[in-house]
Amino acid sequence: MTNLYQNILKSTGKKFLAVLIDPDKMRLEAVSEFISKVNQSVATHIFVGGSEVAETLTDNLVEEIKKHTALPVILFPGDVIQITDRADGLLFLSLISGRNSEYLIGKHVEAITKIQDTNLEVIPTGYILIENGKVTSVERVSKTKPIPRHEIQIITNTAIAGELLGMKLIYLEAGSGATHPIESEIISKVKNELDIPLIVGGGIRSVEALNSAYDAGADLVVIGTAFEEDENFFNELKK
Ligand code: 1GP
Repeated sequence: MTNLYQNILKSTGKKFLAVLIDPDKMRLEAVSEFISKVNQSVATHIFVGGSEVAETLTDNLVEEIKKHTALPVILFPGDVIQITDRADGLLFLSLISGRNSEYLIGKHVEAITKIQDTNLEVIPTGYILIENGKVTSVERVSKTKPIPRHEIQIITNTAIAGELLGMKLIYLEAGSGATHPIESEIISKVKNELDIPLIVGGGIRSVEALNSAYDAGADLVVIGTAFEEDENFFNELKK
């Protein structure tokens, strides 16, 4: 058993950064160099997951990542096949912005036999997809509609409902490679109503955008595409 959640919960004021690695896009041979850059950066977590990932890729990737870092590796799975005991934790995501029961509870039931065979710390997470101007892979794969970004009250009420249902984290998602990140106004409104930590991700490509998410109230920010496209971005985030 690890203490991933307690570490996030108890570090009041500390800001966390997760580097998201998509098993579909990362070659095993490239892991060592990539992770050495992660280690030299202010990143605090590594998330692993993607919308569409072939079987065994995640297992092999996490095994390789763990050889090169002491940072916690948390699964951010798009599907049940991405669950592997080699990681430290699992975001048990319920897509509460959508109305597809498969992503609200179906996949979760399917995942139990697999999870019971692991030592993963399972963290129930309310996952809220917010429209950002283009169709993202989460929307396509989950066959759910994101919440329009001007519907701030619905977004906020969805987050509150997630907390009241017992979820331990809320994740505001603009989608991988989003054209623009979640607006500060949305982040701060949601954060003001929550007692649980808030994750924000999607479309963050600069230190300014990262800081603006933190300033608005994000406790943990997730960045994937910006590192995939240009590893020099790590230079701006050195410890
Ligand atoms: C996607 O929120 C994550 O699920 C990260 O998004 O790839 O746009 O950084 P990016």
